[in-house]
Amino acid sequence: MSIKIYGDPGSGSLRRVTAAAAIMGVDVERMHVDLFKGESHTPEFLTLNPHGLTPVLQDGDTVIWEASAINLYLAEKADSNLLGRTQAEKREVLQWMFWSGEQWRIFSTLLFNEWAGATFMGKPKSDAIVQLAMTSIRNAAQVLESHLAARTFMVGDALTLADIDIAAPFSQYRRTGAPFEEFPNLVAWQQRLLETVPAWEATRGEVEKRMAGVLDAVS
Ligand SMILES: N[C@@H](CCC(=O)N[C@@H](CS)C(=O)NCC(=O)O)C(=O)O
Repeated sequence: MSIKIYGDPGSGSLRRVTAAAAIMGVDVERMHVDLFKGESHTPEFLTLNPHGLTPVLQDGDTVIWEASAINLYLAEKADSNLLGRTQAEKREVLQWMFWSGEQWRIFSTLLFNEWAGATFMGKPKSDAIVQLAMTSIRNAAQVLESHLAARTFMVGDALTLADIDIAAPFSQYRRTGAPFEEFPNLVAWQQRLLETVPAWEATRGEVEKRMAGVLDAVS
């Protein structure tokens, strides 16, 4: 039975999973959920994830939501080095993955939601939310900037799930206006990932193509 991954190709969260699965050589069956038509809020989808969010993994009776949890499941299944190669690396990978959810990606998500509300519903952006997000992103990016000054990857000397989780907001930053370009080490690290991890570049292209199609449809 195949491992099903539900999501929309325009989603940076889905990208974390599809990129990681490709890097690990895990075959997954893509199940399209059109987020721009609200398909993650149908009664059927809510039985998979009551939050109405994607991605979702379904592997037989196992259903997992939250992209980081899905990636940990796939990496354990594949016994992948993306989890880190030593116990110390594994602890560090988890540390950055949790940090990424609580202190990093959330603020890019706020910017994305403001952008999407304005673009698709004509709703004015909230200055207070945008300011909070921009300040929080700059504070967190400063930590990454120092961390990446003398490193190629977030943990150890190879790609891990920590890189994938922290790189995800780059998927939408040209649309959201997140101030990543103020941080040269961060930008250089992202560029390195695109150039050395084919699945990261391929999924970037997938997000861009999908978003261009969605934007064409509303213009
Ligand atoms: N923390 C979740 C975030 C999931 C999330 O925000 N997914 C978005 C797409 S990137 C979504 O499905 N949105 C649908 C909606 O809000 O209706 C994860 O890491 O998986």
